[in-house]
Amino acid sequence: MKIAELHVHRIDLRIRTGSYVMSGASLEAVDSTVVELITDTGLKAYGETCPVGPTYQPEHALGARAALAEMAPHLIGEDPLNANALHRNMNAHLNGHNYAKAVVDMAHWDLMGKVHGARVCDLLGGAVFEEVPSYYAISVGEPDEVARLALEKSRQGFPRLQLKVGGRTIDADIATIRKVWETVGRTVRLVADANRSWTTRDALHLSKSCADIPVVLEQPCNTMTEIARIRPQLEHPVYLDESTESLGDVLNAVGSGLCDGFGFKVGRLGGLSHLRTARDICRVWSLPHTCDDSFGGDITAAACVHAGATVEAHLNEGVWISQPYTGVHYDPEGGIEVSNGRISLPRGPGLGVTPSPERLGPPVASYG
Ligand code: 0XW
Ligand code: MG
Repeated sequence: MKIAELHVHRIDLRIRTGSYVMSGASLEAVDSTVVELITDTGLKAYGETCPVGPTYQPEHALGARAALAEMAPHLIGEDPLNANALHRNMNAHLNGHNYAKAVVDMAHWDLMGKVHGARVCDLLGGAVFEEVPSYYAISVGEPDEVARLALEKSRQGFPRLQLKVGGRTIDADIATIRKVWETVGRTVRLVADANRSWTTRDALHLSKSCADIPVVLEQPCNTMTEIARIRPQLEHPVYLDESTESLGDVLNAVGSGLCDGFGFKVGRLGGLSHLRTARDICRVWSLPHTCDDSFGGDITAAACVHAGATVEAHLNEGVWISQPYTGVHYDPEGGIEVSNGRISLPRGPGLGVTPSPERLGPPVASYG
């Protein structure tokens, strides 16, 4: 089997729940890239990458399509069922840009499932969950409003809430965390995600001020070095997110005992092949983690849900998907949704989603 065509689509995902606010970014829409891979036998498979704006990570929408333009001509004629060959080919023609390579890797797994009549989760080792736990991320906001939303989402069944913090005074973050804890603290697990924005001074101050509150600090400071410096003084578990830009970073963090868990992004790691490895590393030393991406539609959601379904229960911190924020489906029949805080695994082989041509629109670039 060979790759015969690659079609690149650009999809504008508008955020219907108002602005999505993290420290360092406030977004009303995001720009997604979907690739349709067509084989010489006529089979179709899909991959997606959708940076959450250009500042969350060293990745952005135009860069994804530029990276794909660099790699795609060399992928025509490649065996789409051979992941090692695909990654060798991509690495031979472009250094880095995992988030663009993840698109091709995702399509590989979608195609593997379609060829072998298996769901991606079954190819990744087998499903632990058929209903995968999710979590909801609440934008940076005033304490009372964030607490109101936290109560609403806990009543909707989300077992875990991520509070976006940072980009303001640390006292505002402390007040928000405390208000949410008082409102829902004993019914959901709480994470405060500073998205790299706190100084070590502020992270220490918040951790001491909230020592009575069981909350995970996600990516509190910008670098692993800063986090390593204060970690022995923190009162709370630390999860890394943005700092883990490769499997090497994951190994380094795990080996040096730098964190208690992770927020993984399938795009940042370079695809499901690498997210599977990160999952297995975490299993060795019992490190809980999520299986997410930064944003995206049904294709990204399906990839994260299939990966998240294979994570052991005691390590499963859930799967975040953007559908509750965008309300958009590429697949009019089998779109991925959160219900009662959980996401049902898509039915059907591969990723289990079939984007409609109307939803994808005409390609912005085609190769082959
Ligand atoms: C909540 N997420 C998984 C989605 C947003 O893109 C950011 C990310 C995070 O945890 O930082
Ligand atoms: Mg995060």
